[in-house]
Amino acid sequence: MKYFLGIDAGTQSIKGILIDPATGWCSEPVAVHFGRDLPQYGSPDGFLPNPDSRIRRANPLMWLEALDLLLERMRRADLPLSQVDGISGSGQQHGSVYLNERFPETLKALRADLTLAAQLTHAFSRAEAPIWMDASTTAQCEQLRAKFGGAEAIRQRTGSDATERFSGPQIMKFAQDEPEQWAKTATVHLVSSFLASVLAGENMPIDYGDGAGMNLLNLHRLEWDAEIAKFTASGLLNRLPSCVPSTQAPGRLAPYFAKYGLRPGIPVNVWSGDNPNSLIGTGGSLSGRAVVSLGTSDTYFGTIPDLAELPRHGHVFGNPAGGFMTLVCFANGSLTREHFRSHFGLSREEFEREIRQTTPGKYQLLPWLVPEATPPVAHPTLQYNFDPKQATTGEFLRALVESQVLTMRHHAGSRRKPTQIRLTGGAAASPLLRQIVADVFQAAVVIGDTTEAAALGAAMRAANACGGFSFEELTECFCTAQATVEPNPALAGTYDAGLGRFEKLLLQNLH
Ligand code: XUL
Repeated sequence: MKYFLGIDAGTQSIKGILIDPATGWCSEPVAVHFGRDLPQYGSPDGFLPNPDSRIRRANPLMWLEALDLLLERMRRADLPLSQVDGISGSGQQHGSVYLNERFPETLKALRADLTLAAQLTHAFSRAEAPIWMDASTTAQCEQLRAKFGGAEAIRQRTGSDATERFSGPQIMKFAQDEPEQWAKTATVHLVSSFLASVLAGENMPIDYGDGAGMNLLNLHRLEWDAEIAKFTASGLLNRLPSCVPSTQAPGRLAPYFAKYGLRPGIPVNVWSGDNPNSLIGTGGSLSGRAVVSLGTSDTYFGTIPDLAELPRHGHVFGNPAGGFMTLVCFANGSLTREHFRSHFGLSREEFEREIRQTTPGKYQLLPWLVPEATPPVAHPTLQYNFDPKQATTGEFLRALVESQVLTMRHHAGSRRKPTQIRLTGGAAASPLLRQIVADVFQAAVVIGDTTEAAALGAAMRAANACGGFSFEELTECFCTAQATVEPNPALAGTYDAGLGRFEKLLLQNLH
């Protein structure tokens, strides 16, 4: 038996999945929820609460403690960790981790009788890691645009306009605000490359999938852009790990992890971002299918053949299977849905029942509870084309979830209309949301073997990089359709009209 382990370090939890590509077996996901399982970090939603909603940071020690706990839970669940032949992973994108010069020597000397968090606590030059929800770098984005010829020029170079949550502007802000701490920084990692380094016991590279989410990678040359790096922060180029194809497995598992039954020395594949991994885990990497992920963020993505024509909205990242992918990110995803569900005191079933009792397509709103990435909104407020006080709870909630899908359809607009959408992420388990996505897009919604596509994608990448399985065979094995939800054609006109009203509301509120 050859098993491969995929770990997904997301915003609110860390999850692990084992696969056996020879038999098509896939374990149930094992999870550690940061808020519930590690309350001592004071991060109920996976980040440190801050009264300024543009500031969103997490304690990287929490991620280390969660990694230990995840592997312990997998060992206790009697998963065959001793037969794992390769590991890969997935990280929430854009988050940056700042390490001092003690990081490499501490990693080399990890003792199995102590925890990762206890041993690495002195290896950081910055105690908090800004995550993808942080929108506090507007000034730095403007400086980058002014220096490099504007938004379009930066987009042509790095695949994205200078973007608040991207790691480059975040590093720039840190170096400007805290120069002494920046001087003590020896290496800047992404969440993905940081955790990969911990597994391998040495600094690991960043892959093209996640590296492209930094405003630092020249997408045409696939190497760090020395000019942009120099302007971003002095000495940054020397502090970045190398950037490599996602298929490389340069690491070997550190002896520390033998305590969980894993064999030291097995290959560790470079990790990638959660969206690039989900592209693999939904089978979207080869087929050109559109993928919608309903997670902490909602994302819409798919492959593109080359860089000839960059899409108008969103970003271009490396596709871990080769080539590129485009992505549009909506920061108001599950946390916004969950906020209103608990605001009205509803269980998940009641939430669905309330919405089902109402008429589709009637009302729209701008679903911005927290700073929004697409379109960029730094100071969010909900805006309505109806009087929320006159609406029933169900009408309000339907307006919310439909508008979340309408904003996706609007911002995916320049692309060819999909006939099929692969749906993943926690909220993809909801039959109601599946139907709303199908109806709003008038496309069939396909659900794969698991809604944990990022963890599955990571396990498939491990099997590819460490076990020699092709992405074609892995996709055939693990990404078959388990359920298909057909759109209701009678609602096509309703949602076309709803989209028109949503776009009007958008125009009225964007300045
Ligand atoms: C993508 C993005 C989010 C994070 C967290 O650009 O910011 O989707 O990857 O999931």
